[in-house]
Amino acid sequence: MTTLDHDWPEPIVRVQSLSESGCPLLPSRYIKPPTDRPSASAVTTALNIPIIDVHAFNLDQPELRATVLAQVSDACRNWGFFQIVNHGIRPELLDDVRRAWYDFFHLPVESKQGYANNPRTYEGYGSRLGVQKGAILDWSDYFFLHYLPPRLKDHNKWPAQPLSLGDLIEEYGEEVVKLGARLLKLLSLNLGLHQAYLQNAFGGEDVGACLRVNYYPKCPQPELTLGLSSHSDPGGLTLLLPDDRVAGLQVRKDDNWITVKPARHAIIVNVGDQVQVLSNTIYKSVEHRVIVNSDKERVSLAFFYNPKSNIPIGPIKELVTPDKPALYSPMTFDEYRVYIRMRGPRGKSQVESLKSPK
Ligand SMILES: O=C(O)CCC(=O)C(=O)O
Repeated sequence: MTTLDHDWPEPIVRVQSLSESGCPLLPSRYIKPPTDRPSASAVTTALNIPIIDVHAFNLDQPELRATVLAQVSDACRNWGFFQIVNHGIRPELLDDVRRAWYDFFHLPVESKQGYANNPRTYEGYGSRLGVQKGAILDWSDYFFLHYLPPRLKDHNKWPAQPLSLGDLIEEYGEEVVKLGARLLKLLSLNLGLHQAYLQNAFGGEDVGACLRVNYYPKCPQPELTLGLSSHSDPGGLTLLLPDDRVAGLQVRKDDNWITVKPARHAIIVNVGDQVQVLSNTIYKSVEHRVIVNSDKERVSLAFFYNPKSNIPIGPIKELVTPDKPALYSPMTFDEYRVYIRMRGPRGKSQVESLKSPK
């Protein structure tokens, strides 16, 4: 059940092993302090994040395009999160890639240990985020891989089983990258910029893209823990493929947590910290977390569409005004990521701490 990897502060324990051991009690390493437990704050199931049909954005019909733009603008300003349907990715591909990842996580733990990751790159099979010794851990395993830039994509580091998985990741990655680029156009126009503006600010063709597939096994005492602690995403935009049969994602809205009800074959989009910085906080990354449950496992595919890693990212000059001076000093995504990787999920404290002193 335990492997010693000297790069992590403690031996890594696979959550899958703990879940499969059938122990009725949650190990103490996963018990969150009372204030962080799922029940500690109000949870609303009556509300949902906006669902937007984006098909019309590709049509040559200005009125319909304007409606999509307005819906996305409202969702970015008021929620930082939305689901898109009719996004152009084949539903069968979504089902197949999700199913193949379930098959991967269902393999015996021993056959995945060869992919064990380390905290320098996080690539591979992981069971914790952050390197703080003695930290309370989240109830999830994951697999993290690079898709772009091409020099970081290494098929040898991707799972070899199930056999179909590599091709599915390739096809899915290609589609999601196209979708990310289309979404950046929408966001640019909504910020009053040229439609290519954000893509250029992200490094043009040289964007980064990586995938974290989260596996949340069944949990003996879900009320005491979280599958993923509250955090905002460090990158540009996240495109999440949830399991549309099992709820788990919660998004913070004011003082409430909203449990997302995924629409069938929707992709959930959220604004990351880099878009918050570029937009000088017109758009804000939003805290989210994941709850787990005792009778259903869950898989989600979080695809991070990121700026090129070594270019300075700061507020866009057109969005800096005398009334709203630049709130951040430029920083590369590489620099920002080092900081995040050490600390693990910490609400919004990381991006907030980067604000320029007034
Ligand atoms: O599993 C989910 O629904 C959300 C995953 C997530 O927030 C992440 O991977 O950053």
